[in-house]
Amino acid sequence: HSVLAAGTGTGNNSISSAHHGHHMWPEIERVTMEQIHYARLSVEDSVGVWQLFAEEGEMKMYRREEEVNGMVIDPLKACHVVKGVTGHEVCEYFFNPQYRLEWEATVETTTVLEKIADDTLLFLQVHKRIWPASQRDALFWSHMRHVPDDKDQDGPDIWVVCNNSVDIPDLPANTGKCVRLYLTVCLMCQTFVDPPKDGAKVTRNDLTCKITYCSVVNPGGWAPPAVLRAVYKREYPKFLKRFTNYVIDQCQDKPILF
Ligand code: 18C
Repeated sequence: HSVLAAGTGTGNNSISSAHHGHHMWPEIERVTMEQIHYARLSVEDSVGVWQLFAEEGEMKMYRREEEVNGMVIDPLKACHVVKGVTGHEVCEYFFNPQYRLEWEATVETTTVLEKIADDTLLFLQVHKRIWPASQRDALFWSHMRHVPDDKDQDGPDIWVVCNNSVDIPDLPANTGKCVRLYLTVCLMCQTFVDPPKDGAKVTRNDLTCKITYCSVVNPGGWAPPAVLRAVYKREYPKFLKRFTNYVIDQCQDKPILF
């Protein structure tokens, strides 16, 4: 059975009309466009801004050291190149909650609070606790989108998932054992196809997917900066390797989802 058949059905329309009545929609639209713009900026062109802190094969991870009120919020930008999968597939596995616990090592529970549209969900996640800090939770919308090829931009079309924290008065922060953290995350993918010789069918060997992952996490309450930066340095590379290997593994014997 095809796992992706149970997917989100975002199809090729970049925006489905189901969103438009939702009160969060203008914010989702604004943040998603802003995050795509930010993800597209090249690391090489912003000399002195990004500091490389992890590199393994094609994977490169950069950070900027930033603190607000003594809290570490270091922005992260990661670039990776993987073979054998499409950007649509990578985004589907990142977005769809049915796969989340299979690749997400920092999450204890994930709950969909609301389906805003087929391609837009509202999540409450409880993360694993890191001693000696308090446990964290996160309340965020997640939106998946196809951005068709734009003649003014380089490269092929884009698939993206944007996750962004929200405040909801009915679900106030810091009332239970968890401290609420605030995240802005963008996973952006572009697919390159090596044209097979003599008009043969495209196989997974012909696919290359360029991934950009940007993230800013505000811990929401004080946590020891040294502990936080150590977790950051360990968990981000672990995440991107584990997640992309998971997608490659899942897609291997399935038809290509372009
Ligand atoms: O983007 C990712 N996942 C998405 C789907 O879940 C979503 C979630 C992002 C959450 C990022 C914040 C995670 C903080 C987790 C803290 C607990 C970690 C426990 C680890 C123990 C095994 O967008 C992939 C996310 C990859 C996250 C890498 C870790 C980032 C750490 C950043 C610091 C967070 C501070 C939290 C306070 C901890 C106190 C020391």
